[in-house]
Amino acid sequence: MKHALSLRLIAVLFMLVASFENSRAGSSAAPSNNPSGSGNSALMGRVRFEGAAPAHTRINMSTDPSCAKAHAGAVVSDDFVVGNDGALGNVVVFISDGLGDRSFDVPSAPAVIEQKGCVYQPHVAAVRANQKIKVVNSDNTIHNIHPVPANNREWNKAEPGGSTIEESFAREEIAIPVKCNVHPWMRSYIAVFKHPFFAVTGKDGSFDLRDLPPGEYTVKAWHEKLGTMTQKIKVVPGESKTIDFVFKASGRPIS
Ligand SMILES: [Cu+2]
Repeated sequence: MKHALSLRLIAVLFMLVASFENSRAGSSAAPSNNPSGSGNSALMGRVRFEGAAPAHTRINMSTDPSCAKAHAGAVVSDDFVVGNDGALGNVVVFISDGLGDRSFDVPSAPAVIEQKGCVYQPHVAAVRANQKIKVVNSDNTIHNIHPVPANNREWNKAEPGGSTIEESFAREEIAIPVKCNVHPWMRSYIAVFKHPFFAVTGKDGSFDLRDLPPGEYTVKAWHEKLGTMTQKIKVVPGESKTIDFVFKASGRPIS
């Protein structure tokens, strides 16, 4: 008898949890009721490079022996990160148009960029407008971080070994070149977005934009050397749409 009662209790609890989950799914399916503007659709896919991948540029760190010492072997540039089957890394894939006047909360956690072995990590960072950007110098040598934006306030800060600075960008910009005035080979990019629907591809070339409201969008893929590709898409409620971007070795837009 006691056993049957507890079974019934478990069944009731299960139904309560299930109905709670349904109501959550229901609210995210209707972006007009959702103040954060997020939805339950998704956009995923892969970026590939077709043709012979350009040779890596070798970086000479001999002007600062502490930098050279941090690497066991040769250091090469991160501009062309090509994985299996032409998968292309360090590409920023993002929604460039179609979100209307939705606004999105800025994450309270900072984005972190590290200077390690006299190389920026990640080589391509993507952050939100007004999100804190923490730049960490993990080396024993002095660095400087000097982004050169076209649409934002320029900043230029010295960073003694082991120090950290915090900064931000107020406006959307894809993407801001970043230098270190001490080490001329140190180059990276920061893409700044006013919404959360962006991704930077890794060596597998894949991207996955979640919680996208259904709608019609312009989607772009940006690469520092190969330029920008554009596609128009439509996603319906609950849909996980798959698209690919293919940059070609010939006739490519070099920026
Ligand atoms: Cu440096």
